[in-house]
Amino acid sequence: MMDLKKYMDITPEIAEAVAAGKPVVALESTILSHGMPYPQNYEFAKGIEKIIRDLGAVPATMAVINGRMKAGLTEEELLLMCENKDNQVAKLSRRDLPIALAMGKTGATTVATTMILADLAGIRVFATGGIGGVHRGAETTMDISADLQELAHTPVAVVCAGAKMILDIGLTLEYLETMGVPVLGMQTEDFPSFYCRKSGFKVDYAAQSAAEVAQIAHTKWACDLQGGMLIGNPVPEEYAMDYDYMSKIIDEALADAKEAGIKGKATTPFLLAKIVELTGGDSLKTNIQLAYNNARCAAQIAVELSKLG
Ligand code: PSU
Ligand code: MN
Repeated sequence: MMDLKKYMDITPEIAEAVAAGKPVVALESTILSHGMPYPQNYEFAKGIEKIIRDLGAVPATMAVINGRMKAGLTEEELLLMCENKDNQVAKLSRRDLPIALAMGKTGATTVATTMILADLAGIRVFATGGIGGVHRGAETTMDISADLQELAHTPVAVVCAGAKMILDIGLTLEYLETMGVPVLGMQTEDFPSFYCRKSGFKVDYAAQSAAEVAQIAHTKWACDLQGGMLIGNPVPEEYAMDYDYMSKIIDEALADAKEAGIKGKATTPFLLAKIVELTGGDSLKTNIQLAYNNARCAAQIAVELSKLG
């Protein structure tokens, strides 16, 4: 067993909540440093933590600071992630983690890395905006997010608003099926597509409540069916964007990325920033509201899971 204290700082509040079996919800930091502009991301970071607290759960925002894994950030550390001055905050996926830890670097955690840190800290529920997935054209680029492998292996339930249409949503769901990851919809049969409530692709099961999701997660882990689960929680109706409008915006963002020769880990941050720009900031409002909505859903799932022991 690794000596966790050697590499990770868990705030006393989070450590005590986990030890007592109380509800805790993990949050990622790449959505802050590489997914939203400053200062809206800082307001968002504090807002999402408050939503989780108000529902009786403890928020645990994850990051790596000066080579240490952090579960729970101070206001200063949150600000550091959000400001991302001179791009000094790296984007850390699983492959980047040992390098950052050994070399004393600072970086934000993606969905994959947040799941790793959550698991180490004993946290089973995580709220984000959208997950990474199989990119369009992956049959030639092989660009498939490490988030999907993490969902296959790491026992954390991830609440998202689906996957953005920058990805191939059909192939993303095929990959998750191959990897044995249950994909649930929160009161929806249709896997959501982030800005829009539908994608045209079906989930494996439309859960009717947070209690049902908790029951399925509890059963999965009780039966030693390792790995994570994905919960697609559609953006609230009043914040949803028009499907045809967003399809055009995303095609334009993808064309711009191609022209600029963007590749590898820069792809997703480039596309996210481009979409905010092309929608004149409208997509950012939707992004913030859907993530708040996911935090509410995740907090409720964490509360229900804590009752199952
Ligand atoms: N998709 C979004 N918002 C995000 C991300 C993805 O709609 O902020 C971030 C998440 O941190 C996710 C990461 O884990 O991008 C995926 O990056 P990549 O595609 O390089 O694996
Ligand atoms: Mn990639």
